[in-house]
Amino acid sequence: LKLRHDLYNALEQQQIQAYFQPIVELNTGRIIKAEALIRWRHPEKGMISPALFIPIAEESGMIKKLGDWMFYESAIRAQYWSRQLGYPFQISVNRSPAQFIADDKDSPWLDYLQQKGMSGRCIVIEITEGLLLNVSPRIKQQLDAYRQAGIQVSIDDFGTGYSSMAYLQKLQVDYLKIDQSFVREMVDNAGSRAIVEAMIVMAHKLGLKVVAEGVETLEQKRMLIASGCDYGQGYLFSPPVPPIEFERLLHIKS
Ligand code: G
Ligand code: G
Ligand code: MN
Ligand code: NA
Repeated sequence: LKLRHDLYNALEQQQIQAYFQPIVELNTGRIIKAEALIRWRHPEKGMISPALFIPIAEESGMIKKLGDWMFYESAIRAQYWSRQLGYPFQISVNRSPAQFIADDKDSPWLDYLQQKGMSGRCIVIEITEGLLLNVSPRIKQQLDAYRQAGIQVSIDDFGTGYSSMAYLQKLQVDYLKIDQSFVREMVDNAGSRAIVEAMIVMAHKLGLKVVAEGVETLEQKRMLIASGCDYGQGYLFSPPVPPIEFERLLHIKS
């Protein structure tokens, strides 16, 4: 309850930050995208994991304010970094089912882009696999509007829920993110490796690009490349870092 109260004031007190983790093209090692990840630096407790406070934010309705703020931060960085690099640099923003429910049929995210004259081409929305199981008209409507604005869609934590590849046909999806549990297990477990390989083949046949999450070792990276995986994300490349450090990784002078 204390945490919930503290979270209520966290944005105003500038305790919330957007960190960015590189998404790397596995063949070349090039950073081609980033995922935005929320961070809360509590004045007494230090860094609090989003795994702990995102559920609190969802239950209490605070997720809308926090999530909208994360989107604005991400859109501004994506535009700035794209301009610096000379090509569209995409940032992935997580959007939980509670955020789809909190918004009316049109999203303030699109209003924001329009106000600032920004293109949706620099944004990817990450939705969880669970959302595929129950695509309500409201969710479908919002996702259609996003895609019309050039925003792409990614399925997060794929393989952990109860959906299957068949559900990917219900929505237009651009990227599939293989959950880190499979990446962790694939080196020692032939079964996990087979699942990863099958997910990549099927995703490609459906026209999706594949991101492997939680890549921590060279052996995992090699195996993913051999399996035809497109992109990787994980501590092997970099943990999530603040924007200034991310610019160093991109070799942008700030
Ligand atoms: O960064 P970390 O692995 O600790 O994140 C834990 C969880 O919090 C992940 O499942 C991630 O999807 C979620 N998360 C991180 N940032 C955001 C955000 O901005 N919005 C939402 N909805 N979830 C986020
Ligand atoms: O949004 P999603 O549920 O995919 O959240 C990704 C989470 O995974 C973030 O909290 C991020 O900090 C974490 N993460 C990123 N790279 C690694 C990694 O290589 N290993 C582990 N264990 N966690 C990672
Ligand atoms: Mn994610
Ligand atoms: Na994930």
